[in-house]
Amino acid sequence: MSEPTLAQALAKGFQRHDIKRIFGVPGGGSALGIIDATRELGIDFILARSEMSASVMAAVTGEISGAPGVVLACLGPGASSLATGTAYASLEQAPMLVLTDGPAASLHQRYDQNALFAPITKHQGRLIPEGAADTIEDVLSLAKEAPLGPVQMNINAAGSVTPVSPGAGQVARQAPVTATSADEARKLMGAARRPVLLVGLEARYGDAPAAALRLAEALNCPVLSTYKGKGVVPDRHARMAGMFTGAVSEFKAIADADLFVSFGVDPVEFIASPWHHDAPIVEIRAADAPHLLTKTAARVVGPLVPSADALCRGDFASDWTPDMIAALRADLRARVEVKSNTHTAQSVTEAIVAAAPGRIRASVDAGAHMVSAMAVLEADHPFGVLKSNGLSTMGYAVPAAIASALNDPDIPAVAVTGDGGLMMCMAELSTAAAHGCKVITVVLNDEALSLIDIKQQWQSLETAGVKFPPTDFAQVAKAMGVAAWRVGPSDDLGAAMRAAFAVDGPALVDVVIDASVYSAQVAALRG
Ligand SMILES: Cc1ncc(C[n+]2csc(CCOP(=O)(O)OP(=O)(O)O)c2C)c(N)n1
Ligand SMILES: [Mg+2]
Repeated sequence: MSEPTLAQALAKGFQRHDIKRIFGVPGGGSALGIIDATRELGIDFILARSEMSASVMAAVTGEISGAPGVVLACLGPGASSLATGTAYASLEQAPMLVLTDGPAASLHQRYDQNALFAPITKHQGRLIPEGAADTIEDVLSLAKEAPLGPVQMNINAAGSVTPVSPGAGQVARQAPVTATSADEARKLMGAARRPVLLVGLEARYGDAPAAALRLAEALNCPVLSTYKGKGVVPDRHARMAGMFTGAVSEFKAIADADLFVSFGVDPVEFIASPWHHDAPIVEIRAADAPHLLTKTAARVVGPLVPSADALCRGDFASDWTPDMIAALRADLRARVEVKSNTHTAQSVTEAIVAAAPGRIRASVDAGAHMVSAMAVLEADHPFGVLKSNGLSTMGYAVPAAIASALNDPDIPAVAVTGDGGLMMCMAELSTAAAHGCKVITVVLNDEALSLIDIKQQWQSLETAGVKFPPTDFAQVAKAMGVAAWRVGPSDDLGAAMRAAFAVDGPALVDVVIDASVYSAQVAALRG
């Protein structure tokens, strides 16, 4: 039997790692052979409308499926357009394999692609037929090791159709770090009367969510979650008090805390703001990533579940009562509450929750709307609400929702996005239509980059560079084969939302909203 080609060996590697579909935009080079080889094994190729969206779809697929998300692009412009989803996967710990055509045989479209990806991937290299069996296995498993993240490999057309041959793999591995000051951590936990457990993105995987809850029970304390940690402890759980982004107002709500135990939280998850609290921090991390948290009093680095279980064996006696936790939850929620006579990001997300026929998975974009959306939307499991937080990229919610609908077709995916964010990825409505994805895009139409608009106002600057002309997104969606509704200020929001959920395929609801509430809301939150 002859040896498989490099493309066939890659496809086999995908199959071994339970990769069900790959994403991208093919150039004429290696992608064609890879698409063909994967198709033969029943692995779908999803053609996105831009590489930026394809890279987000792959990264999110990596997160929700646990198998590396794979994206393919041509050399040069295709490769450079993958930067956003790759940076997301790097900062927000998504397992991912980035396959770019190349290196180029001439100067045309040529630059050092490995160098471009160096700051945003765990490893960069070139897939060649020699030693391919080992290299393919190495890169796929490296993506899944803590800290999870992307690996980038160039692969050229000639190499992709050449039979693989023996040779050593190319990926050098580093021994995982385990650093532990568990005794010190237990001592701090034993002395605390008002501890607070913060859960973050590393705690989303495997058995870590159950371990997070065991820690909260052992400490008898409330849980606060970063945006990415939403659902690690279900939002409806009695210990779950709300979202924590590092904003001043959240620190005020927990001014009495005398210890933070951070479980799987990465510092990228906090907004750029000083740490407004004096209580010591016990930091439990899966990976020895930089720790920018100030006043980290004890660090326990290594696999999260054994770390949590070792720390749970202590004698803790906090003063928290269920009523105090419920009061904290109400306080945190009240701090982001808005009121208006017309539709707002808050009332729109409430309408989504009310109209949902059952379990949904929401994705939320970056912008002023995210504060209300993340407070209102609930998750009962990790990845129940998808969000770019460490990178906080716009143009995320729609491709993330498409990735979700392809991976879990029985769960309606709802993309909550600003108009600015939608404009960055609007063409993906066509991708959703092509695959009949159950994706409901809800666009908060305020004809502005509102989060930037309010910052411009706070600086008393002339309004410039932050407004859009009126856009009827429902018309655009319909032109791409997506059922759509436009909801004006006095139109029935609930009816439109219910109609969108009833569609067997993609739908869009374009809601004209009141953006005047954002300035006070964001000022109160972030101080
Ligand atoms: C790709 C990208 N470009 C720019 C930014 C900076 N940014 C953050 S929020 C925002 C405005 C978002 O506008 P829109 O999507 O309409 O949401 P809104 O703030 O109006 O709710 C911008 C420009 C970003 N986060 N990501
Ligand atoms: Mg907007």
